[in-house]
Amino acid sequence: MANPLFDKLFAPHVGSTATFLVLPDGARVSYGDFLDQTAQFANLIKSIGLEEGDRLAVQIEKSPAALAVYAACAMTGIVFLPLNTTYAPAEVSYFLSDSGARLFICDPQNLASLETIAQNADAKILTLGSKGDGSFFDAAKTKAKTCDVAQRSSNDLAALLYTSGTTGRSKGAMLSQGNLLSNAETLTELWQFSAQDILLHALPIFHTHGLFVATNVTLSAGGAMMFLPKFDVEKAITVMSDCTTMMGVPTFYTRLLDQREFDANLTKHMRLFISGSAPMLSETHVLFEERTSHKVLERYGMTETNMSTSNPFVGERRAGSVGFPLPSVTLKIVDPDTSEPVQKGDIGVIEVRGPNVFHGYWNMPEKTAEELRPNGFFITGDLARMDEDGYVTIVGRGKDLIISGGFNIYPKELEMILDDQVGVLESAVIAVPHADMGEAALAILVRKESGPDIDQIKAVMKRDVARFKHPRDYIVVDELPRNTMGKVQKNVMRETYGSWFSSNTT
Ligand code: MLC
Ligand code: AMP
Repeated sequence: MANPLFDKLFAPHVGSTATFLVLPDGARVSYGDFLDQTAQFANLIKSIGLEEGDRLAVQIEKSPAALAVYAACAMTGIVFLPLNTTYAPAEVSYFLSDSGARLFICDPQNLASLETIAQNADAKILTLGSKGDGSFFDAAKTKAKTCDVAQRSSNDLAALLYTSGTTGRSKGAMLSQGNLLSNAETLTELWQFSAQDILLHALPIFHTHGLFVATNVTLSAGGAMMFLPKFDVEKAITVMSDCTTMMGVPTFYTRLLDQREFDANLTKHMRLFISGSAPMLSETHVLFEERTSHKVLERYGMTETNMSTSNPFVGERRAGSVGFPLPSVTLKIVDPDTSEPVQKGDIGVIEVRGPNVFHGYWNMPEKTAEELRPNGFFITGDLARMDEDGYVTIVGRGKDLIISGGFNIYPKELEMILDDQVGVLESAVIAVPHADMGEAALAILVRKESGPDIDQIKAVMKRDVARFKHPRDYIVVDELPRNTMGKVQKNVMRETYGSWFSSNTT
């Protein structure tokens, strides 16, 4: 096949008048129009001089045009690199230089703060706004609406998605065309998506969940998406009667349940609610079913692996479990010390292998070797057990990671910044339960004699770090708890401060 991803997901819809996107104001974008714009973008990207395998980074608001940049990358064989729209310039700078991006597209209003950063990284910079404005958009207007599709194979890279590491340095996960396509086709079939489906899409499109799971499944089925710029609970309730399915992180579901009008009547025409990216509490599952008569289908995945497990569409969806390994995915639960599979029912680390598993970290062979075994199994760092009947239940994380509202926060990244601040001897950032976000970051700072200036620290965070990663609160102490080996005991702090956000409203 010439270009598996484009040929399977996009090409069948060229010229189609069927609706692909429904916008918040009710406007519709047909598949045909979307793909015309895709071809114009593809022609522009090629005329700028980008070649197959080059990286194109974007930090742009969610819009049909933003999605067309992804499609244009698939068409031209360019590696798509989407960035969280809330990343600070200092964070963007790292991603541009690490990836060697040749073109960077940002929001018009951020041009001034990002122009020099792009220049320093040797990337050409253009702009694309959510209302169809910006230099990239303007330059594409005169381009042809057809474009030759680049020759690619399943193993060629389609996307580079950065995911932070326990060492504090973000790593670019290399995802191939085959990774994305195999997952899209498997999930479409498993969840029985069809051209009749309208997916309520309120996720960001710079992560696996909103970009690949939601979008690629819709493309594969030929369905439509109700394309909301972000999750706004009132808007979601307003448009729900026009949709058939929804995908979200657990915070979407707890926020919906907080609304009295969210009930069985409002959801009676919906056929499927899917949750993932963070653990959904069993009590949320139970409450959701009581209120709506629907059982949320929970699945489990990762940037590096796309989706690996899912509860069944037909059959028992078990609250608290992430279901079975997907067809074609091999999942083992192993002892982290010996790498040997544990007994059924015992807890170990999840390792997965299959066409969904990424091709390693960009320019980081050592990191790749630490997490991706030569036999193809990826070490997820998630702790789980498998029941006698094959259901997988995630019980914790072996990695030091906070998942807040479905976004990942790596404590090490914040601790490195906090340790450098005046008056801070050392620091620990821990996950504390949070009613809305599931978990939130709490910073514990050990004072030097003079003590830290928290306002000053917050200002540094604001300047250099995306807002969602900011600790929700700071506590100053004389020392951190340590075991007899001198190792900091985060578990002790998690216990001590476990109710911090239920008694302190932040
Ligand atoms: C926003 N804020 C967050 C936050 N989102 N803080 C911590 N964690 C988050 N997730 C900040 C805002 O900037 C704001 O700051 C304050 O917190 C409160 O904002 P809000 O208005 O309540 O938040 P909102 O904008 O409504 O966003 C919350 C959210 C959003 C849950 C809707 O975070 C979201 O869409 N999350 C989805 C993440 C996702 O797609 N993950 C998939 C990863 S892929 P201030 O200063 O204004 O108060 C993956 C693989 C897989 O994990 O398996 O799927
Ligand atoms: P990311 O690196 O952003 O892709 O986040 C992946 C991580 O999210 C996984 O390693 C898990 O820890 C977590 N995760 C995803 N889905 C689930 C789920 N359904 N239940 C529990 N944790 C999940």
